Amino acid sequence: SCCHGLLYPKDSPTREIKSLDGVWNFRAQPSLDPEQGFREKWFDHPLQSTGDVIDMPVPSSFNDITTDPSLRDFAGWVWYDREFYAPSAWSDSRVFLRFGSAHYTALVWLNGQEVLQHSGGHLPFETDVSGTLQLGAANRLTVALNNTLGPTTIPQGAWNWIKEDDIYPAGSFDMSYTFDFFNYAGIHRPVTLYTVPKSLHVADVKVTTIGVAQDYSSATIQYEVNVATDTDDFQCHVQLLEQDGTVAAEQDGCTGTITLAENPHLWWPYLMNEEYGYLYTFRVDATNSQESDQYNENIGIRSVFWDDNSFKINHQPFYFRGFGRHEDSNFRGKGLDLPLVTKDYNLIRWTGANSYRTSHYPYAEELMDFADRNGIVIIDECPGVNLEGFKPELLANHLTVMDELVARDKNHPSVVMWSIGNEPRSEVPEAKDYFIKVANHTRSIDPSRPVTLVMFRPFDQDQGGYSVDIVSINRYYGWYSQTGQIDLIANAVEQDIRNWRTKFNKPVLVTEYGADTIHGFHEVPSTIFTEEYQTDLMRENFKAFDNTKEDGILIGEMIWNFADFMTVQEYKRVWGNRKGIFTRDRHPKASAHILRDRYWKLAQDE
Ligand code: GCB
Repeated sequence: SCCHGLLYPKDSPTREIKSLDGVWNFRAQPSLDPEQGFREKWFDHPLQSTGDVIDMPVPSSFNDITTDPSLRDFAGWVWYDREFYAPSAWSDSRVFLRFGSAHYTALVWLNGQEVLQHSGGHLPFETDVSGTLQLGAANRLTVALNNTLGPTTIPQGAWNWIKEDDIYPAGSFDMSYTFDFFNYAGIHRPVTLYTVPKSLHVADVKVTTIGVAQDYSSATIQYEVNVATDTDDFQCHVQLLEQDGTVAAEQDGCTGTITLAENPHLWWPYLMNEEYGYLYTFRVDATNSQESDQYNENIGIRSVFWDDNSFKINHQPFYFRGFGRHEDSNFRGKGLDLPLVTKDYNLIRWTGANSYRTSHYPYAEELMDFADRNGIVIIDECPGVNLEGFKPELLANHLTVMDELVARDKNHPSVVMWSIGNEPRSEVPEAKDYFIKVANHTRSIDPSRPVTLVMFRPFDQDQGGYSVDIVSINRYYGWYSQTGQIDLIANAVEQDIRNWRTKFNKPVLVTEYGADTIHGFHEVPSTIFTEEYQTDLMRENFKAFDNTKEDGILIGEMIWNFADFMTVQEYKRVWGNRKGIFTRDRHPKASAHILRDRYWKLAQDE
């Protein structure tokens, strides 16, 4: 396959971790001279740094850190570098350098040698740096990062020089994109060095639930351990540990199945069972004649079932009550921030929600772990937002990003569905074949989860829905159409849901509906942008959801959005997109309370 699993870096008795997060040197390269850093070899060792640098925190987006508008709106290469020491005690180990993500195209040098290249803003990349790292000495790490999007990047964008005229001086350029969130860039997730034993290590682990008894008395998982080694004389020992550390099962073998015959603890979604979010530790010890390596993966035992009429978790119908979200906050943009992530999970649980979609790109692994632990169900979306054109090169990149996404997230019990895109321009005939290829490819690498595509064209024009197991739709009646007309919403939404059902004969999920709302605006009768209008619009949507839910058509509802988030500057956006039920600072609007009433009621009725 494309990529080994890129297991999340964890320490263990055989592994050590060193974080390279912190304040790095940073320098934006003038867009007018895109070759400058390469020509002047800003990556050269032992340069003190790339030159005239400023401070830049890692992880974070760089856009909102300074007071400089040209850096906020920057397009092109930026350079990061830092110095660090590697202990001489690591001479018996192999050392990997791993980036949780960096947006979008990254080139990495260690001590002046290029060690890594990656394209794609939301997934991890790593390499073995044992040969380049200087142990017991200083090392310099340099990253050149380019945020420019093009016709075949995922997502797509366009970069153009602007002709000089009375308004634009020479050297003006325009970087445009159609998706509705700010194209934040930077080293967004942790940078880590980790060690593994020299002669063998666990390179990947895959654990899948293959059976849960109807009466929950037993369950079976299947596992596959990929060991990186030069020789054949190695063994694997695996253990399944309960949360209290007791051994539930253990056996030898790098592949195999394990049946828990005595009332296994299942992984349940939030509020569906008292024991939601139960995780086992799947411990792997790989050993050869000289040494051994241990990796501990968190796994949850649960089944996912779907057909043309239903979606079930552990044999019970599952109704999604959730959100569309973003990785977005003040100052840090899309940089991982654990206080924010933790607060968000507490707010999600406060609302009684049981799910969200990683709109519109894969989220940090730390968020996925939180979802596992909290029983929050995830629709895992790739970065294919607003795709158009559907050329072969785009398809190739799309398949690669699905490979990388599944490789990273396959073991998360919270992930129950793959989303192969959001709002593609899917009314053109070529969209049909394109998305059938992406969906079939995704099923071939992971048959254990259904595939969805989030659509927004009128149902009778859409060509994307032929590819999916679950039909997801975004609907903005009372906002982008029939603006201000609350009385038309309920019927329009209900008819629309039924039309999608009839056309594709699959379960339907409403993945977006909502209204921009400025915290503190009030009016009766309600007008758009007021808190009253947002709650009125929600109540009308709820009527449509309740009717189609009872008819067994609708399998879930997700409001757009969990929180307000930043977009490009344009007159249709008032300091970003304001459809959050929380502000960007995570203060509740009136809508948060309305949603909370509904979600807790839905949970009680389960
Ligand atoms: C959508 C998009 C989402 C936008 C939202 C909006 O349909 O999927 O990215 O932010 O509408 O508010 O316009």
